[in-house]
Amino acid sequence: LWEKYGGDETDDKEAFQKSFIRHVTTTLARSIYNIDNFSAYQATAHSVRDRLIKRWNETQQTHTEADSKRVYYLSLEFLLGRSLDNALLNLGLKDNCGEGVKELGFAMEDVLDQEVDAALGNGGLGRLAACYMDSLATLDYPAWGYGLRYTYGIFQQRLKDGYQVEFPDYWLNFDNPWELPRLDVVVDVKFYGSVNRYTDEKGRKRYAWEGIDTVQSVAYDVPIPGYGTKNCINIRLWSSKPKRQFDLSRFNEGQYEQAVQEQMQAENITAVLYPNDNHMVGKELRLKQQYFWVAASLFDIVRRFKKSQRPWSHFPDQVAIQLNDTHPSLAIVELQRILVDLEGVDWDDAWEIVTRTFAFTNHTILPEAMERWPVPMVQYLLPRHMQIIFDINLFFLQKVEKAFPDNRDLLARLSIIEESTPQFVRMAHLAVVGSHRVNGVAELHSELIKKTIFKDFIQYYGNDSKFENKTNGITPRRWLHQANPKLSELITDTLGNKNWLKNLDLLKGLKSYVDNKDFRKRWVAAKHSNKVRLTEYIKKTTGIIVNSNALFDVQVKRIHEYKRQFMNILGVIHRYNTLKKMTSEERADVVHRVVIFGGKAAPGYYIAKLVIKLINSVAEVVNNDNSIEDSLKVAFIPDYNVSVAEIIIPASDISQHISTAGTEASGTSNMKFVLNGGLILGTVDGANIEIHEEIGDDNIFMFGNLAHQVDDLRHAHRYRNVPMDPSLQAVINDIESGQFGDSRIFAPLINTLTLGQDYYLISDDFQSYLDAQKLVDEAYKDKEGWITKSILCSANMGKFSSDRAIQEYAERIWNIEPVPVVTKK
Ligand code: 26W
Repeated sequence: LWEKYGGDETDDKEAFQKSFIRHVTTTLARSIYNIDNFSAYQATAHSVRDRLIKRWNETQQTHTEADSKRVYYLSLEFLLGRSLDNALLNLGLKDNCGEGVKELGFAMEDVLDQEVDAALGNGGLGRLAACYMDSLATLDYPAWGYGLRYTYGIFQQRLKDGYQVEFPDYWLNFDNPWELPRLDVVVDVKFYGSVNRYTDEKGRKRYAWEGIDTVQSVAYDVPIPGYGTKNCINIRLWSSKPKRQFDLSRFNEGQYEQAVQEQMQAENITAVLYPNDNHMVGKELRLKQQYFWVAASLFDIVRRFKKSQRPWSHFPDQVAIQLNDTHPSLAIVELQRILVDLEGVDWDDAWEIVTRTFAFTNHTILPEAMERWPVPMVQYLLPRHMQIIFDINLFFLQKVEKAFPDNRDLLARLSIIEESTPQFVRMAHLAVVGSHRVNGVAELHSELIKKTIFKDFIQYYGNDSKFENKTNGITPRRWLHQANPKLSELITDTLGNKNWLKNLDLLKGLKSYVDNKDFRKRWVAAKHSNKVRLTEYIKKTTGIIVNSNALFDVQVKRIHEYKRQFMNILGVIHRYNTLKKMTSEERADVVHRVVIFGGKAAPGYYIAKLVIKLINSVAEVVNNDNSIEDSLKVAFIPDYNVSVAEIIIPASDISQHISTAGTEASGTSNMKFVLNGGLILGTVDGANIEIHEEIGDDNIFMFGNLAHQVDDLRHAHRYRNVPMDPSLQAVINDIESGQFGDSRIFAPLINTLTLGQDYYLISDDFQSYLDAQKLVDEAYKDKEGWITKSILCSANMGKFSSDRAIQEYAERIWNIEPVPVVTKK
């Protein structure tokens, strides 16, 4: 019967239409004569979901049978964006499905546009996790992602009077076809309570944690299809649920509110994603989230391992666990607890297993982003874990002491415990000590962490043992093929096939067409149609009318002082006032620009929110000033997210990645822009440096001070009287004169440059920034030269595929092999 009925979901148009209609009438319980775009989306999504589930099942079966080593990617954020278009393209269903939908009376574009983003992440770290899952699936690796199923993802951003206002992200208000609820996969997670000591049957001292508060963790599985493969992997997201629905005795006593309190507290745990990016806020609920997620995931991983009946010593040969930043570092403690307390493994053997299993990626060097939890908080919430952390630390420091006798300062600096009042647990130290590999995310960043935050660990472990680099990557499937269909088609036509989507180095083949007239014409046409699409989007979302023939200058990313959107808008003011001083004839010669901003500020980040206000105040004045004759427009696009990025990035001529040198670990949007034939204006920071190496001097605009100069410059601002850069002073004066509205609003922002000692060194880089901008204008005037640069940019981006990054992790850190799904039939 399986053979007979099991193969219904084929990939042809007719089979798709049959599923579509079946889902309209059964899943949606609607009449086929009465459906709107949203229902059409749901029916399409469910039809695709059926096909995904089939592949997902086959993949899980294959991996179970192969019983080979798996990697588990623990990430508190997965910023997936939309799934339908991605699934259609990865499964190779787009054409058949598109035609099928069209014959049913719908336009695929409108159907795709109905989907809400899965926005379970803040920015770089979460989107990287999503790209990595795409590559793991595409390369046939046996991999799982583990995360949390937040009821509310990152907040929705709207603008009111130029200020950011936050709204809840109701992404689950309608049914979510991209998850499979596993109501039978439930794990009990305990909190609080006490620790009992006892002697076991072998006479060993043992510890047992009696937690008093139990919350249930329910699994929701999100299938991730690979491109051009049958492989479809899984992200398991946990959702919290009360152990008991309510307290019946209280209910019967009439205490209705108290009766549901427990339920509400349990549900709180996975209610909302913390909206802070690169900034630690020590909320207990966040620590609860972390443990809830880690405990459920490890239970699941250990359960799967135990099925194979192997001895514990084989665990690291079957399981690799990657910690996406320090957020899951309690997993180190939890695995040690499972092995020692529950499984009776000796401490040293257990620790060997633990450290061979875990590897840790650091994504930031900013001190304010380092996770530290107060010891009393950990002690109260997880008493046994706190003991284990103290023991891990003790054994570690004993080894350090042996290697470096009489060096108390070194011990204090290396300690997992910060000896302040109260004490703190340094999660990064825990992650380093508990992992066999630690990596940064771009070459410069990986070097810098060895000289700064992990300097003392290098002294202890030596330079080349534990620490290495894995430069980030992005998936070309979403960030070129899906987001830029015209360019993707041109590339495929030119190279003769789609192999480049699985081997991005093949883009090099485009270089021999750089002088081909027809190719160049189509290249420009693709860019221009993307710019028209963005022009329409800007009009729809902001009301601002821009000219699609102008130079599109883009900075989209989280708003943060270190990313220096402030410097960008100060540069815009400089440009505006320069334009105003010109005569009409002089202005006739300048390149018209549209300066586009987008990005969310953390709700509690006052200065970042003021930057948004300043951008909008400047936009208001500039866009309404007829005297400059459209030579400059400024737009802040609200609610920047993955699907908005897919519209903005392919339309960019130049994008800005202008962090203070040494502060941006990597950046990944820089890669997306260049892959789409956009040039970049950047500082010598993060992955900009490696992009520069790949694409060459002629195709990138670099400026500013270097990372090794930053300390001295900051020192000078603090202890000497550094004269303000005159161009910057002029811009400050313009703002203070009230040119952009009540200047008192912006005083705290201006103060960061003066009283705040300009920590991010805007004044030190400003002149160099303006000079680089001039070079951009000059280069853009040379239309043909610019096209050549644009083509060479894309052609040289092979290195930045997330496939390359994942292959490096697989070979160097995880030691896993691909396990392809072989279709029976
Ligand atoms: C505890 C608060 C908190 C929350 C998130 C601290 C740190 C984070 C993330 C690690 C911040 C983050 O997303 N970092 C970004 O990671 C990207 C992927 O590696 C890099 O490309 C970015 O440069 C880096 O800022």
